[in-house]
Amino acid sequence: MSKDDRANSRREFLRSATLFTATVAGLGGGLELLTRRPAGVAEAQTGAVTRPKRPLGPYDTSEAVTPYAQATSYNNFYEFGLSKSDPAQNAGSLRTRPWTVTIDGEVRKPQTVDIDTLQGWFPLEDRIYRMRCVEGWSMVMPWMGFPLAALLRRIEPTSKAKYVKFTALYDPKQMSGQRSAVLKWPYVEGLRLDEAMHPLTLLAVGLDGKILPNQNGAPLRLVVPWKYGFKNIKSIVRITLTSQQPQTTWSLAAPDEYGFYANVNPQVPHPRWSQATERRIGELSRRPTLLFNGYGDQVAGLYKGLDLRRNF
Ligand SMILES: Nc1nc2c(c(=O)[nH]1)N[C@H]1C(S)=C(S)[C@@H](COP(=O)(O)O)O[C@H]1N2
Ligand SMILES: [Mo]
Repeated sequence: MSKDDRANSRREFLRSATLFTATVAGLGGGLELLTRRPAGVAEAQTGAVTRPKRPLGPYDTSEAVTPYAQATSYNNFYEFGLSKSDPAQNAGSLRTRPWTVTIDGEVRKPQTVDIDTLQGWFPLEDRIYRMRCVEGWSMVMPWMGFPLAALLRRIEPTSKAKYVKFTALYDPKQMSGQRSAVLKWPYVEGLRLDEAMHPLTLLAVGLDGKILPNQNGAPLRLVVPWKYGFKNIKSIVRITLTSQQPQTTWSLAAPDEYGFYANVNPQVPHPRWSQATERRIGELSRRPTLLFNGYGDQVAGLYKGLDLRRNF
């Protein structure tokens, strides 16, 4: 490396560190992020610096994290097209600031709040989770976000609240895929209130220490790691507490194939394929799929007495 090259790469480093600080300020992530993240950015952009490894937390898997390049280029986000490569190509048209989230229904404190205000309410946490798509592939994703339970406590569900309904953005001008009726738009999803309150259930705003890429569901996306990937609704604009079980996009589209619960279960095949195994993106051979995606110790108690075959 010549002296000029080194100078260039140092300037690059400073520039990226500055950009990064601006992003984190925008994230409202607080001091911990500000002090910890710049090395990671330098690593991504120059390959020169190794991000200090944090110790794994109680919710993290120790399995190898899926390379960032794959996690951000092999996506399901039908608002931007049906092919795995479409979202990375087309989601650039999504404007994620300004962005508001409306919280309503059976809550004591209904409100519409700016996304930066909303995420500033909570300390952001890192969570390395497995994600298993109903199609039979899986990844390991290093999310950054806050527990949905923290938000729910803050907005105070009433005693009538039994479910949480999530609604994604509807805007065919920004979301080219919504110009065709492949699904009923907007994308909607739902959880039982106890599932929503579970400490594993996350609202993600970041991936791998960086702001969430549009194709992964910016600026706010649900993560429920023991359920099939389609429960993880992207680009949320509304969170509604309800007394009745809400409709969900995929069970509206094909009720015999996709249920409300969608708990990962190797013993309950999809009508058109087995769910016994999965392909971890980046690996060659298939691996066995685990009940509740391996989170059974934490979540099986939620489903005591429930017939998982009928409530698929
Ligand atoms: N709004 C919206 N959210 C969505 C989808 C979608 O098409 N639209 N696809 C789901 C499916 S099927 C999966 S597997 C995951 C994929 O998330 P990833 O692209 O971040 O890996 O997003 C889910 N969330
Ligand atoms: Mo999926």
